[in-house]
Amino acid sequence: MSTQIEQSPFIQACFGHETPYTPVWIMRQAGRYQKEYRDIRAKHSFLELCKSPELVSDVTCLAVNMLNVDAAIIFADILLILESLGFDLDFLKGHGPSIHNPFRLESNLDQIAEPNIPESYAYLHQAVALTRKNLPAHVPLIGFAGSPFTVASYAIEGGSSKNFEHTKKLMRSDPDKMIALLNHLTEATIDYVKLQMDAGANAIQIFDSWIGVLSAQEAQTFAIPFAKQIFDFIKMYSAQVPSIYFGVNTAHLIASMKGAGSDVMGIDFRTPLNTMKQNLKLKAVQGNLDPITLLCDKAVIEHELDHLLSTVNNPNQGYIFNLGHGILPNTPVEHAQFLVEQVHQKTKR
Ligand code: 1CP
Repeated sequence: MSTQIEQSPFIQACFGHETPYTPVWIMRQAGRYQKEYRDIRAKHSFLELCKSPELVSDVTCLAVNMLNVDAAIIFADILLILESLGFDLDFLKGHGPSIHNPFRLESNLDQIAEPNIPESYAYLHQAVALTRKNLPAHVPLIGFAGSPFTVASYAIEGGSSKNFEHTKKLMRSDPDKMIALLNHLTEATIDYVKLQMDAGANAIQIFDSWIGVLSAQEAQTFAIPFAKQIFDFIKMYSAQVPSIYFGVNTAHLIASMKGAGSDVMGIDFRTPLNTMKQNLKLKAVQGNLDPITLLCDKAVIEHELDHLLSTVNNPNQGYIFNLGHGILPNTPVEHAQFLVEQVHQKTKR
């Protein structure tokens, strides 16, 4: 990793160090709220886009240039990993993801294919390497994956879910089968993260978006130990690449999630960021403005931002500003630009 990247505010903040201002990036910073993205999507399906290294590099860099954020995140999806395990993944217009052969209580573990990650994700390796080359030399590139639990929930439900009924049914009726599925996903995810680190990713975020639907005890059994294996691998493979663990609705889980061993804890917008940082002695936190705020007037955005920053003990140490979940498709671009500019201005020393 270059010295410029190592010294960047984002990487420094990830490791809990002091920064000249609070670094900021926005979850889902490349996406439908941008006209340029919609124009590309009018010509290419979502999976086509993910599998074209040139287009991935274009949309990833576009978000950085448009918003002046302090980190890029490679354009991809947490569900791509399912293809290598033999799941038939599709993104249907207006309906989100769809897995045509979901893994259910009655399914046989033989249904899960033996993945060959370097072969299946050559396009991602190329995309990360090309994006690293095309980004400004001082801007870190975040690679990412879904956590085994969150990705398993899609494999089991067959798509997005509100109540996670098939997932919880499998977990409770045949925990051994659930754990076998999670083990397959963990092994594949470690190789998938390794591939991104080899290609030049400077940090890794693990999205455990739906861990919050579990009780603390269930999370200890079905989510956190699997995420921990991934963080252990990242730490062992490179001391220079920081890791981030993010989930939604996690107030009851953060103490246990800390045990997974990421460098940074990503905190959703319902949970008081600074209380968590201080009470749990977290080295670095990321978050957590409610994405809805960006639909409001600039005066409201500024007011909410001031409030959030006033609760953060020291925004110039171990703090990465972000939304508390992904940016919404109907967000005005100039509101996102205003937010980034204001975070920089208000935290500059
Ligand atoms: O063009 C389109 O309509 C596709 C919309 C879209 C986009 C822009 C999807 C489908 N995925 C993505 C890209 C994406 N997904 C990124 C890279 C973009 C960036 O951050 O700049 C990332 C990091 C993700 C991660 C992701 N995918 C998560 C975790 C983050 C979160 O929001 O909690 C999840 C849960 C997914 C699954 C997914 N992918 C897409 C959809 C519609 C969904 C379902 C979300 C749901 O179940 O509510």
